[in-house]
Amino acid sequence: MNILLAILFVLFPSDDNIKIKDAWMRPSSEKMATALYFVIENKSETADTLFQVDSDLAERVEIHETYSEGEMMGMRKVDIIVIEGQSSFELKPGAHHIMVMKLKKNINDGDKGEFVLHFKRAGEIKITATAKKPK
Ligand SMILES: [Cu+2]
Repeated sequence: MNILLAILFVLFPSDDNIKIKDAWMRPSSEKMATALYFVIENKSETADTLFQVDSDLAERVEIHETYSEGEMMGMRKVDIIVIEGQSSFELKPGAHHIMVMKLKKNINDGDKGEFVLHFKRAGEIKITATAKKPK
């Protein structure tokens, strides 16, 4: 029995090292964009990298960061988010976020949406985000 468990563990390595918490997105409208936020917890000693996010909700999904230049605030695409070992990384308004563009339908307060996060080490992690207005 223990041997079987060990084999299963090798075939399906635990992705418990990465945990996603508090996933939410802003309500928005079809053809428009919304932003997705969540907290990534990395319990492993080793850094992991988020490099892609997919969703059936929209035609394009990008990882964005917010930056300021003088008085101007803007946002731009980044390729990756690195989560250092034994740390957490929060995507939140005014900081890093997932830009969900060209929505295929309206997103109303309370709606749920599914996303797949791709990590270099942890692999694919499916999450469900709930729409709510930012506080
Ligand atoms: Cu953005």
